[in-house]
Amino acid sequence: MEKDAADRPAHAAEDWTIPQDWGRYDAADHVMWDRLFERQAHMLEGRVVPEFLAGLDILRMDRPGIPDFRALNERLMPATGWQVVAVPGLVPDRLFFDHLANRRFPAGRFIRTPSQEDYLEEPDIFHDVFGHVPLLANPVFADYMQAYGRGGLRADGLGAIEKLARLYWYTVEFGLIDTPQGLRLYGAGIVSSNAESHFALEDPSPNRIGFDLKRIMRTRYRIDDFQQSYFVIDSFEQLLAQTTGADFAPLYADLAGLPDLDTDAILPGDRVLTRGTQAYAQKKEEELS
Ligand code: HBI
Ligand code: FE
Repeated sequence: MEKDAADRPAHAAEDWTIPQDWGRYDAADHVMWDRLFERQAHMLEGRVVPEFLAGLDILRMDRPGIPDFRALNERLMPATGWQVVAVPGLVPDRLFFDHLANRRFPAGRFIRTPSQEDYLEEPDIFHDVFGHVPLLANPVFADYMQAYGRGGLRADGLGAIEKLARLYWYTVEFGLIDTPQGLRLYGAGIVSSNAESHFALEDPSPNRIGFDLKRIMRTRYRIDDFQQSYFVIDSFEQLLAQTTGADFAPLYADLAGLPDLDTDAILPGDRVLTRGTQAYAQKKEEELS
């Protein structure tokens, strides 16, 4: 699935960016955005971390229709120095890290069609912009994302991208956060998915385990279905503090000698918030066998 330089579409620049061409979206595209937005705005009430809602507000993403990146960036840049750039879809790892390290978030330009409503192979503009961009207006999360990009460039030199990608997966994409009001969602893969917004927070199937950097880096993940384990941070400050400044090279060296963990594993040292029944994953497996 990973892209390399040979996959670069002819119309994309060296860094794989393309113009958003906002004027080329048609009415059906805007209707699709509005429908997804309405459905998620409702679903996320009382489920998403307050900083996400603050981000929607700062960026004024409540306007009808697909956001124009020029207008979006006029609000995002003053907040945290981040900007959104359009790309055709997935970009090569190194380029992805380089964009993040420079506070550019590469966002898919296309929007899903009705038949793709619940599953997509490549990130579309709803996942990327609705899911990821609100938290980029938060200064602490904004720093974490940049640090991740820098860490990715270093991990590439150490052959450790797979390990670091798991950190991204279990935080930026599928992270949960413990707040005084209770568990809340913040991962973009969850907040942009109607079904997983409910599943990740309320279903008895998945494990919910306290954040542990090394443990996460050993844990495989599912790209084809709901996660079997979610990891819970205490705060964005904790996430930033535990992942920046530190040299990951010794950690990667340690990890090289340890076996990977299954998506549903629970270890004796885990801080288990929910021991999942895994009923959902088991039922899926039976249906397939
Ligand atoms: N490209 N556009 C885009 N979006 C991503 O989230 C993305 C990517 N390329 C690589 C990638 N993610 C991950 O595999 C890296 O975090 C390793
Ligand atoms: Fe994503």
